[in-house]
Amino acid sequence: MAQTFQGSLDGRGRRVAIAVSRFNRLVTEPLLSGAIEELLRHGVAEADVDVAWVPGAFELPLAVQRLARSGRYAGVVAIGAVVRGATPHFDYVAGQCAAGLGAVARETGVPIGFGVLTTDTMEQALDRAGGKAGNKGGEAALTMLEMAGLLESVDKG
Ligand code: INI
Repeated sequence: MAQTFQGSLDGRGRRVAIAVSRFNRLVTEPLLSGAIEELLRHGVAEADVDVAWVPGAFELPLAVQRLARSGRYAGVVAIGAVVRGATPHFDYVAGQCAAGLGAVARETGVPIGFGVLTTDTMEQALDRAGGKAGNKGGEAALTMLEMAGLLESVDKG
């Protein structure tokens, strides 16, 4: 019979880091709270959640890479908010952030939760940061926990 691998959302005994951007803090603070809330709700101890602040979403991949490489964390959650303005800056920041975080996950093998909003307006961002569209920070934290469990079960074979 073929094997099925699955990750659970059990965070007990797991140490986690969250890298969060100061840019658009009005949005990233509630995303951070959502992420911490979900982690604690799923058994991660408060003392096992470390938080690193970075200036903007562009800086997230480097900070997340350093955290992931430390070997101290079961996973890392990246939190940011890139809101489309009138300039092409958005595309560079959002594109580099997403591509960089994906590369870090594959390079380090450490699961990265992608809690970076990319929206046209601030209103859309706030909707996704605990407003009417839920809290994407919390969702990213749970995705990271699930991936940590999945990779662990694949490794065990
Ligand atoms: N950083 C963000 O996190 N969100 C944005 O919307 C944003 N915009 O629009 O410019 C942004 N820019 C800053 C960028 O992430 C870097 O911190 C900056 O370019 C310095 O490297």
